[in-house]
Parts: sequence; structure tokens; C-alpha cells
Amino acid sequence: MKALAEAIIKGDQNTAVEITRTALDEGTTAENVLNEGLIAGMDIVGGRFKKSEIYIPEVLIAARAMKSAMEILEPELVKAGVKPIGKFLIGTVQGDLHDIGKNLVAMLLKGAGFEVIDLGVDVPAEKFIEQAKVADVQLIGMSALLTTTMPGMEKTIKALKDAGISAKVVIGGAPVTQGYADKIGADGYAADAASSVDVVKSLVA
Ligand code: B12
Repeated sequence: MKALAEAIIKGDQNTAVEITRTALDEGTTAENVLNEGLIAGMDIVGGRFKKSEIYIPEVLIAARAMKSAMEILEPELVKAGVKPIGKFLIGTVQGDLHDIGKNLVAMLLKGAGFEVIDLGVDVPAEKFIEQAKVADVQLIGMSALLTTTMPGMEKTIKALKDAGISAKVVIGGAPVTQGYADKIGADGYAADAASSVDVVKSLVA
């Protein structure tokens, strides 16, 4: 599992896939492969990203390796009945097409063991509500990169409350601050993808 974590950290897709296959063939449980190999590796990637020891390309390459290994692991996890830590719905708010940061948040949360449902960009409040109900999520994340689209977050939070949805809401994006999150009644804010994992985990704890 240490070698698997190392392959994720290096973003070595082929080795990650190979070790995942071998480990399952040799009888290692899917849960062990997930927690001790893949998540352990992504944890380190997230930590290094937070400390600016690595940058976006390295995170993307690690996430790609994790995604390939997950494709092999997923059917086994389903068979074993392993449940994700929580379901997280994420999207960039209406009028906003920026998605690089949102995608990083989604990847690190997947890496941390969450089921992530990504609604993409330009997501109106109604779509957040509809999908939150359909997927019965515990957590909702919103991203905004434009000062002109930030009010979409406030509008969505209000609409979610009006619709009786009790999922916790986390917001982020370059112009967003903790002060703004407090002002609009968001449950959490994170300045970067690595801290978003800590914030989201604290909300499901
Ligand atoms: C790339 C980019 C684009 C690309 C987007 C491509 C894409 N697929 O995303 C394109 C070219 C399409 C684009 C278009 C525009 N852009 Co632009 N863009 C940028 C740029 C250069 C980088 C953004 C980025 O990806 N950063 C890297 C990521 C990793 O950082 P991040 O998004 O901040 O995300 C991190 C955190 O914020 C946080 N986070 C993000 N989301 C979330 C969500 C949650 C839940 C949590 C917890 C955390 C979190 O974690 C992330 C990872 O650590 C910024 C400048 C900048 N330096 O920010 C301008 C910028 C955001 N753009 C700007 C503008 C004005 C525009 C346009 C209006 C330009 C135009 N006139 O057409 C259009 C708007 C299009 C639209 N409707 O959205 C302005 C915004 C100004 C403002 N104050 O509103 C900026 C700041 C540039 C500038 N200095 O003027 N843009």
C-alpha cells in the first residue's frame, strides 16, 4: 500500500493501476486499497499543495492516477458495501464559467473518500436544489471567480433554505472570503482545495 500511495504521489498512472489490480488479486480488501493506498497518497498530495511544495499540474497528474485506479476499485467497493464519507454536490454558480479551482476541490474531495457530484459551470440555484434533492446530499459546494457572480451564492443559499434543504454549504473561489461566507450564511469557506478537505470533513464530523 505504501508503493501505491507513492505511485499516486508521483502521478504514475500505470503503476497505480497495476498495484491496485495485484493487491485485489492477492486478497487485499478494496477498503484497504482505498484508505491505505489511494487516499493516503492523495492526502500527502493535498498537504504538499497546501504548503506550495507542489503546484496544480502535479495535483492534476496525481488525481488522474487516482481516477484510473478507482475505476478498477469501484466495482469491488460497491460489492463490499463500502460507503463514501459523504455526498458532496459541487458547481460554479450561474453566469460563471471558471472551473479549474472547482475541479481541484472536487478531485481532492474524491481523493479524501467523498462521493462527488459535479454539476459543472453556470449552475442556477434551481439546479443545485433539484440535484441536492435527487442525490440526497449532505454537502453542497459553490465556486465563484467573478465579483459579479458572487451574489449567486447568496441567492442559492436562500433558495436552498426556502426549499427546506438542510445540506451544509461550503463556498470558495478567488474573490470569496470568510467574511463573505459569514455574511451570506454559508456553513464553511476554504481558500484553497487542500483546506476545503479539512473544512468539509469538519462539517460531516
Ligand atoms: C483561467 C481564467 C479564465 C478562463 C477560465 C477557464 C476555466 N475553465 O476555468 C477564461 C478564459 C474562460 C476566463 C474568462 C473570464 N474571466 Co477569468 N480568469 C482566469 C484566471 C486567469 C485564473 C482562474 C483560475 O483558474 N485560477 C486557478 C485556480 C486553481 O484558482 P481558484 O479558481 O481561485 O480556485 C482555488 C480557490 O479559490 C479555491 N476554490 C475555488 N472554488 C472553490 C469552491 C469551494 C466550494 C471551495 C471550498 C474552494 C474553492 O480552491 C481552488 C484551488 O486551490 C483568473 C485570474 C486569477 N489569477 O485568478 C481570471 C479572472 C478570474 N477572470 C476574470 C474575468 C474578468 C473574466 C471574464 C469576464 C473576461 C472577459 N472579459 O471575458 C471572463 C468571464 C467568463 C465567465 N462568464 O465566467 C477576472 C475577474 C475579476 C473580478 N473581480 O470579477 C480575473 C480575476 C482576472 C482579472 N484579474 O481581471 N477566465
